[in-house]
Amino acid sequence: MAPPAPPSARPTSGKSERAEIRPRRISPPTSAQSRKIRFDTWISAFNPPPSDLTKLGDPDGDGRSNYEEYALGGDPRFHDAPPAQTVNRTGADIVWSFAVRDDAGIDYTPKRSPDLTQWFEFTAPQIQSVPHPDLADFLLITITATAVATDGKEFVRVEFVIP
Ligand SMILES: [Ca+2]
Repeated sequence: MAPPAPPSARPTSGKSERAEIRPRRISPPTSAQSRKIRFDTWISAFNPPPSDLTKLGDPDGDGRSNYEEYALGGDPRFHDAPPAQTVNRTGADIVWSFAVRDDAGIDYTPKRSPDLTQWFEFTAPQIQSVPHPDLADFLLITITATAVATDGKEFVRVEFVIP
């Protein structure tokens, strides 16, 4: 399974926001006060620096690009795990929570799959976005949608458009 979302929390408004996804891609909502750490600033702040500073680079060989580590949380110099995420089934719903950096420039699409072959966008999901309780500069995204799996298997992942 492709690592689903993975990705220090800086409170923004403190209110949760709910919205239905209609556009093909979504970006996490941010407040005007939120601090934006753009990729170039983030990657250049490591000391010692990673051996590859490009967005598609994977100098630690963990299978996650530098940009994925920026967006979902990680250290591009070490084979570390992304922030914890949860996927649960609650009644007829699947409830998936993951961290994404609080940066309106990140363009991502959460997807689901019954078989790791075909990937689909969530149908009429409810999305809650709040400041992450443990990670500064990250949002905790919770997607609630009707489960489609009939055999108990369902997979989730986040796809990025790397700018
Ligand atoms: Ca990596």
